[in-house]
Amino acid sequence: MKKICVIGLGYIGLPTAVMFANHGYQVLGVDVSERAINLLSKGQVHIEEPGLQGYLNNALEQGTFTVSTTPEEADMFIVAVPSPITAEKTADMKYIESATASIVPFLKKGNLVVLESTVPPRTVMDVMIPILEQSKLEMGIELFISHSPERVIPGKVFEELVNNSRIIGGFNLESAERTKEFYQSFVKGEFHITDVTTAEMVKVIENTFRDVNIAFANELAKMSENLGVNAWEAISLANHHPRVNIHYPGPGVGGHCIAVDPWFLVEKQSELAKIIYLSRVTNDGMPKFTVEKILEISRLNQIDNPRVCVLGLTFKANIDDIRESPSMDIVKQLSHEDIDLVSFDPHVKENKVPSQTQGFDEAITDSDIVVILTNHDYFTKINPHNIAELMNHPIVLDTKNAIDRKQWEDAGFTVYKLGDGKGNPVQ
Ligand code: SAJ
Repeated sequence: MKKICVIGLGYIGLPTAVMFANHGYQVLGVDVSERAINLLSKGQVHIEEPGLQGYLNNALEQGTFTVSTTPEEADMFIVAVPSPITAEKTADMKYIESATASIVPFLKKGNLVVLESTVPPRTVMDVMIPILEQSKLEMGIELFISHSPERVIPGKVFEELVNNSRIIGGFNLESAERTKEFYQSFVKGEFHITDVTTAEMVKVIENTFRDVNIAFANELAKMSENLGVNAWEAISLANHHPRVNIHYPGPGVGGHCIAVDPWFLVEKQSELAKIIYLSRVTNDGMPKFTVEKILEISRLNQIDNPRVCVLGLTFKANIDDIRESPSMDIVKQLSHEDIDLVSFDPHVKENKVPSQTQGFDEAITDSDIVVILTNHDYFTKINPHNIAELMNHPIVLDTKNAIDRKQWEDAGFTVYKLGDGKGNPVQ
């Protein structure tokens, strides 16, 4: 049985590792976090992802998955570590560098190294190859290297791991073909083979496309409020055109991918990446826009010192991930205002901010304004009649078009929606 060593057991590395362990490979999962390794060795997952526990249980039962804080010899090494940005919005390569260096002592002739992390174009050639050359193996002949970027969406990781098409950028053709051989054990989508730097570019521009498109939607939302138009309706009608696909507005763009990757392009060529830069700034400005809206609503309704109940702390619906979440930014900004703040998220089981509570009723009770920041199913299913009576003032600001305006108005609520100029008194 061939052996795979996966470096980094986060949101991508762990699902990928257990997937291979369920498809005919012996897998060693490596992470620097002792907490993650301890939990996993007891069969417990440290991240929330539908299906993950089942795949892990199965691999552990079959004995095809083990974990450690240090790598071992293997046939293939997968690097799936974070590639965040610094405060100066430049790529922080330290995890890629240390993960690559950590496998060098274990590399043998015929091995394959695959980078899955999203990185600035040229990282494999300029950062990884010089480190891998320390193995004294000849690149592309004795050691094979490729970049096969992960493209799965949190919440649907296992479905997308199997069904999405897969880009493989090889150092040379043989590297790409060897990579395909491993992944085709479970990938049903098409394989597209290219060179490493193009593969890096493809991954980064996919997320940048989404960021630019969301920035466009956010701009439309602000304009729609002034024009007496409901942006959500306008965008969905425009999307009936066969060649239009506008994304949706919201309180900001979060996560460790879309809010990060466009900077990899801006950093390299800021004089050229103008639309990309402006989109980042537009999306990063949405938390402030949302906070100003909340303050304006309390002024309009003449509520001094309002009790504001924020619903949703994760960066998007039905996941537990709060990384780069616009909600966290909004909560932080609100904590500096003259308001009584309470926050709740059914997916975030440990309190992450002082305002957070684990009880929904406790969060809602006596509040003046409820602000929906994440469209968790939990929130879209709220019966407004049940909560109206718990509140001081039944006012709601919906930033994700998560609730039905009429249903909430019938329950006595004053309803504000981000991007909805119709029936929106904030004009
Ligand atoms: N968002 C909007 N409006 C929209 C869509 C999203 O405001 O119309 C916001 C979300 O609320 C969230 C953020 O954007 O805060 C990002 O969410 P997302 O669902 O668009 O993307 P991620 O970050 O979960 O996953 C993306 C995916 N990339 C693309 O769809 C091109 C995924 O396929 C990648 O694998 C992932 O980035 C990654 O790891 O790079």
